[in-house]
Amino acid sequence: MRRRDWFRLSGLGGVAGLFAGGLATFGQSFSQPKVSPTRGLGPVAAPPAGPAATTSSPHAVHGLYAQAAEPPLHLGPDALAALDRPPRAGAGARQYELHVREGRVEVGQGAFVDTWTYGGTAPGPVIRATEGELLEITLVNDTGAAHSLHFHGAHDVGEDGWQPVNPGERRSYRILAGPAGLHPYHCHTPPFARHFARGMYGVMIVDPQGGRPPAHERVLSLCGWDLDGDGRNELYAWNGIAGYYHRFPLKVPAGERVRLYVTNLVEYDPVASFHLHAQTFDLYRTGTALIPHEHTDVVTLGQTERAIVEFTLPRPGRYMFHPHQIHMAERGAMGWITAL
Ligand SMILES: [Cu+2]
Repeated sequence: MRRRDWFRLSGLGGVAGLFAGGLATFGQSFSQPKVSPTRGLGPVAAPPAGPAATTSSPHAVHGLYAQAAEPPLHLGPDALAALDRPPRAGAGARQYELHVREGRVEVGQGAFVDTWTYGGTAPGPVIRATEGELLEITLVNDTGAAHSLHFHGAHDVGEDGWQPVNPGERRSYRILAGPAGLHPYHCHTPPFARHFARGMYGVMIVDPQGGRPPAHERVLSLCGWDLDGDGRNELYAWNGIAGYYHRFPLKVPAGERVRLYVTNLVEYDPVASFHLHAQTFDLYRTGTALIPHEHTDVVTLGQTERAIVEFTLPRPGRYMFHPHQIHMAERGAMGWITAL
């Protein structure tokens, strides 16, 4: 399916048509699930589930913004807790064994991708350490293809991890965590874009000595999913599941500090962003400085670029967030933060 076909289909019935028709054209590499006309719909046919609906008229709210992707029906409100709630500062493990796995994952309702992952989820596990801690991270390749594990940030060049690890083999890397900040890790094996786009990435939080001030912390890693193998993304997803935070908002207390670790892990699109509605935030680019670079409501992120953003939501309510690349927001990356 070509991009303009998506736009042409994006009318009221078009999204269902896309999922039903689009998936059916994926050929041999994807299954062809039966998608009823009401499945996969966002704007009209599927009002938001209870947890997301805080107004008396969920249908009306739902129709007021573009949101064309729903999460898989079997996922509940805590399904992404292991990815969006980082380990406590100081409580991260120092040794990790990341098994590269392959498998078909439902990344949006009725939308399946043949993934390669670190440990079964895309993104992979959130690694957390304090600056200067020595981490031993072992890659175990359980797939039939070569893969690798490369960390951003500073480390010994001999531990850089770009070299392929063959099927059935393992390799350990000793990473001295640093500098303080937010650093992605990912596969670096050619064809690089394909490995990346199939889910081989994650993030590492490196806390400064002495830590950061107390806050309610969440991780938001933006992913893109190429459903038909044409080198373009059809779905976008915070923490891997399209539409998830539209259905299940992040929840934080009103009046208390919130810290988001935001990373752009989208392949095939040159740029993405994070935009928060109704409140501005302190922006720490890459998280490497302890003084904010800027106070804003949108941060633009190139591929693998990341930022720590901090804010307080002054009163209870639902605060929208999304990339300001609207096609991404409409196709799965629109979300809510509910202040309670
Ligand atoms: Cu790979």
